[in-house]
Amino acid sequence: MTELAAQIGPLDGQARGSLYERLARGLRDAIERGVVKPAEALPAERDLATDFAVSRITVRKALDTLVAEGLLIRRHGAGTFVAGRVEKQFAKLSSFTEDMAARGRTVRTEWLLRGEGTVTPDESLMLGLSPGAAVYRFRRIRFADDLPMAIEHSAIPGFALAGAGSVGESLYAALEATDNRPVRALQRLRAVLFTTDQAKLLGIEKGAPGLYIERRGFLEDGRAIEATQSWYRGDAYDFVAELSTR
Ligand code: 16G
Repeated sequence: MTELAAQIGPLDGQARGSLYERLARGLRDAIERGVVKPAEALPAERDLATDFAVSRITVRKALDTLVAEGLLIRRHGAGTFVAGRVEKQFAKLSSFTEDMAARGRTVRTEWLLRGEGTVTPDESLMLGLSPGAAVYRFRRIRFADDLPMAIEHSAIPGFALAGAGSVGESLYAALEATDNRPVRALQRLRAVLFTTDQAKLLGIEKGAPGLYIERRGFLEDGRAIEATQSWYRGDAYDFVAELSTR
């Protein structure tokens, strides 16, 4: 039996769902727990079928589900691998911490700035605040498994947090604690080349390609709660959107 199957255990012990859903859930958990690491190969389909006493079709369906979620990648002739590049669902309002945890990556933050002040004209426009209003400002380098992934600058209205120090590893966790997590967001994205300073922070070459993303997050009542500028390294992130004609 493969190490992976031993870690997941028998499928009949997990009550809910069809066989392929249970297998997908077991594999998803194993990836999240880091039993198999990014870029590592999964055992061959026929070995998984034997280990879990299910058909090849069931294994294939479970893997298809995780491929569609961006957790696994199929390479022709080589097998199935845990996604190394992060695929992010563009339509889902999730946090960096959640995105990384869902892929079994360990998150770390290097703080460049964690403070408070009075809104600048730009911030007051982005957040819909009156001149003189208080804001928190956060500047961070975000790491996944010690790989620097992004630089993020966030401005948050003063009413939303109980002090700059209340933000630990996750901004959204701190906003959730005060019931101010955004429920809707507008996002704008464009390609950029990293400046010398940014490249230094991310440990990459100056002029390397990146994705610049601006997010404005809103509360249920329509008030803006977040204005974040993110610079993601271009070689580490894929943004995936599902489109439909309806
Ligand atoms: C993501 C968001 C960013 C948000 C952050 C919160 C994008 C492009 N940006 O990086 O707007 O502030 O997550 O993450 O997805 P945190 O809760 O881990 O601090």
